[in-house]
Amino acid sequence: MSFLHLKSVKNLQNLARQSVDLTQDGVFNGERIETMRQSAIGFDLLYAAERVTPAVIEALFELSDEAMAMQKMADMQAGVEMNRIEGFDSEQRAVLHTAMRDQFTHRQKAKNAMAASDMAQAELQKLERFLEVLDRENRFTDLIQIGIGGSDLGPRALYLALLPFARPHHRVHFISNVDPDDANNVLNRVDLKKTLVVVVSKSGTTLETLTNEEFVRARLQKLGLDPKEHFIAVTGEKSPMDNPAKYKASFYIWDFVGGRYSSTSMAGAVAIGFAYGFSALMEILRGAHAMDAHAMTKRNLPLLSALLGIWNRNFLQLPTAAVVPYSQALIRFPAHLQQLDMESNGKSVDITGHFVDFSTGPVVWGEIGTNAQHSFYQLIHQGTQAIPVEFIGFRKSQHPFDLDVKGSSSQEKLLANLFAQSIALAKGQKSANPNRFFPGNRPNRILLADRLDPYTLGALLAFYEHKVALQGFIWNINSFDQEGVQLGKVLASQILDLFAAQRSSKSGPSFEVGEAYLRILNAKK
Ligand code: G6Q
Repeated sequence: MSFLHLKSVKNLQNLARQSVDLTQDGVFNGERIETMRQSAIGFDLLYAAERVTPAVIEALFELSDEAMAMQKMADMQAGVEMNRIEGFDSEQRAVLHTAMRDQFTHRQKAKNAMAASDMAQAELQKLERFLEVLDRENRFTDLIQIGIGGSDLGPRALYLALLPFARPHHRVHFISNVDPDDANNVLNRVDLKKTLVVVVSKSGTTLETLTNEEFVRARLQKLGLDPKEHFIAVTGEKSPMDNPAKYKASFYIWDFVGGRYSSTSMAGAVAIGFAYGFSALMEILRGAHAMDAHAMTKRNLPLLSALLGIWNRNFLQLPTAAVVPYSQALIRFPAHLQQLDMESNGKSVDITGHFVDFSTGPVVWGEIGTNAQHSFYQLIHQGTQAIPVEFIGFRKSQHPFDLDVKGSSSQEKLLANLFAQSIALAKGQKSANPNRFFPGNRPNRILLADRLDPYTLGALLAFYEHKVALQGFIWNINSFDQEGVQLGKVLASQILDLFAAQRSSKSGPSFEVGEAYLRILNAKK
């Protein structure tokens, strides 16, 4: 049934007409803050600053029941074909990124999930042996990961989140853009003799990645180095990159692990294992698995976050959502979430192929705090439209060293700012000077954990994967395909063919759209 026809949606629409005003005296109080929080596996979700009442929360959970969100989550983790559009040509696949990390459980698994889990296990064992050999050889100090989209954003965000845990002399670099400046910048700062290169492409056909692979291979050859001694492949079975003869080692990812959900597969595991060691990698998987299991329980944290997002999007009609981690370690996490959320839920058809008549995924964007406060917070506080904010924070810093300056540590200053922003957005400020008036009633929530270690990072990653999937289940859309990125790719490859033809024959084919571009290019030669 369409989202708008669900009984709870009507109820929620009514509740939204009389939604709470957090700026009214006494509303945003201690009791509200105490009761509007939920905790699990080391995370607290504090949502007193959202524009909800207990009645709204009840109605939101009814919505999730009516949309069978939890049943769909169980189906997904059991390996049911969730990536599909019924009655139309579509990817028709199971969605089993959770099987990449479910080796810690003895619970009964469905057949598909069991097979996927065995496959993941085999790759992990292969990686463990490979890392042991690397440690014995002790030849490599750097690793370059070449990949883009899901083969870059999540793995890069995870790598950057754990720098204090790095093993000495194990640095990782990333090349993603086809802009030659990206590859050149990385190549200029490594000693290629001591560098491994892992090429990550599930399809083995991505233009940027294949181009960058050749770019780096050429540089190695120029230095008289044998690429086979340096290159590792992570790709789909039988893809054009599935050619172990060309690589020092090859690892697999499968079609049931979507690119943006692939950080805990070999797409992220090779670089993370190299930088932080196999046991840290296993801790990430253990944390992710704990969140996977939690996401199957009643009224879980990712579900609550998904429902609050739906409240803001569909009932308060707020078109964007910001995510602001108060954590330097999460510097690239907003970029990962941007892809995870918008590529998954930026959809206009439901899983039966009908165009939807309601809003789906919001524009998701963000930056780390406190830096964001000196950037876009003006608009968040006083702009014409409310922007829901999800803050992420940790009670402790990753490094043990901190310093008291003027009576407080840096970590205390960081957290004080996080809480202050949440209160300021909710309560606002009255002022006779209109320019100093803060309207308040701007919804936000805080996801708080103790310290960002590998386990917590894995759980955080999975929290958002499930939040996004649960929203998709409630909207009844397919959160696991990405047809919207295909058209531009096809056109770019057609234009490249024309460039090539134009280069080899002066009288190459004439074409409408690119003619002007070609003229400009040729004129510059
Ligand atoms: C993610 C998308 C996309 C993909 C990249 C790279 O869900 O599918 O971002 O990860 O296009 O694809 P390859 O890994 O196949 O090179």
